[in-house]
Amino acid sequence: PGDAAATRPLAFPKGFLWGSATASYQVEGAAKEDGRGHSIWDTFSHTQGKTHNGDTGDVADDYYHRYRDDIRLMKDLGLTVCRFSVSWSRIFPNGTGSINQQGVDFYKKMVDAMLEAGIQPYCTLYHWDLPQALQDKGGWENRDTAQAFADYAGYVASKLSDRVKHFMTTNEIRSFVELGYREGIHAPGLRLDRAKVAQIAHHAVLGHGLAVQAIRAKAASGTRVGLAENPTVTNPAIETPEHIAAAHKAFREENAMYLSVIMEGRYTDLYLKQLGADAPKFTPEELRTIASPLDFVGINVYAPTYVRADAGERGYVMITPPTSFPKMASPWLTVGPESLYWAPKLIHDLWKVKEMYITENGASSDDVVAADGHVYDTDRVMYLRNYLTHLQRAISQGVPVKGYFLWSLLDNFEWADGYSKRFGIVYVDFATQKRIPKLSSQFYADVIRRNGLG
Ligand code: GBH
Repeated sequence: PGDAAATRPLAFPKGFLWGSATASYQVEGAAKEDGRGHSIWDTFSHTQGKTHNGDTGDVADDYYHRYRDDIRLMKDLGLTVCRFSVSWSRIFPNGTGSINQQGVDFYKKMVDAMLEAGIQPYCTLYHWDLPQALQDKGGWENRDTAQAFADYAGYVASKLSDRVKHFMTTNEIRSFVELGYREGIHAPGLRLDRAKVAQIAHHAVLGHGLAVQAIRAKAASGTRVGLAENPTVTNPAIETPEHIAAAHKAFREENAMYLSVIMEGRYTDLYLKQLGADAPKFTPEELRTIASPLDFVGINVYAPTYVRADAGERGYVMITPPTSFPKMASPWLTVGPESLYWAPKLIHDLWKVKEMYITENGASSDDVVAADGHVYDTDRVMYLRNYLTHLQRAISQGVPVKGYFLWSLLDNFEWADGYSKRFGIVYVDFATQKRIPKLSSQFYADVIRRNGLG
């Protein structure tokens, strides 16, 4: 312990924060209770043919009623932080206007239960469940949604910042813009053209920036504000200087309309050139808002991409992985452990960010309950051990990652995949709501106890 720990090869720094992450619609259930308004995910999941097996988040993990037990599970694991999201339509059932006090009370009680368990809450304000009333007016296609989001974010911060010190505006802007408005596989299920999608992406980053300002205006002093983004992680094909240089260029360009504009307050020349007449309309004032200074940057890291150096204008090309590339139980989830080295390192190199978190990392596995009643998810353990090894590598080189939030504590509603994909380190029998900690829970508890892997 003590000094010896600092010299252990795979040790994490003293005070490193270990947590888990969830999102309101994926775990809460209680979709019609206590005055909650409809969100686009209620509409989408109840529309035939949109989710696997027609699954919905009506009940999910019933976390709305079981949060005390689930927080006890977190405490037993040794978690010191927990990331959760607020359901906008529990607070403002119509998106704007009248407030639902019961929604505010739920989050106060839930956060108090975390604090009593010695767990610091990290609050995400938007994890994709837009109030349906706002979608009826165009959703993120309508610039007014950006302001409505800021008003809601500021209100929640004013009510919770006596007990919550860290707020994240949005979760994965790329995902809700592109899956929801371009590919149509997430709510609201639209397939719009690239000019419209570029404008929607602009409204979404603007909403983030306006929310940062609103939180700072309304929250208690000392409140820290960031976001949770899922940048395209551009690992160098191999770790040689030319490919590493290509990885830096690729990271900035591939994330031009999300993290890059948020960090730099400008769209890259290549991004605007590529879109030509389809580029978003924006003002210099909006760009300044989008780049409002942050206290921390959170990143969700899952699948890798690989890039190599190239002599063309961009200086890099993306490599299509061979079909034999190893995957977890979701077809998109290729395994690239070095992503947890490169993602924070590239961000630190490019933008000198001083405080970072891994706001999500985890994996789906084809979990089964064995005859002895246990779940032996050796593939998830393998995945976590390898990703964490690379996170330790980054931190040991001075990349300032302060905490790690595993996605997820519980199996939950995996969006379009319904309950068919399991990401928990605790198994949930959805028929009975019984929780069974998996082998990966024991692994994670052990990592936390030792504060490292070695
Ligand atoms: C995160 O997204 C989310 O924040 C979280 O809510 C989610 O449960 C978790 O990951 C696990 O998926 O269907 O082939 O078109 C991670 C990034 C981007 C992964 C979109 C799934 C859809 C691929 N996601 N992607 S596909």
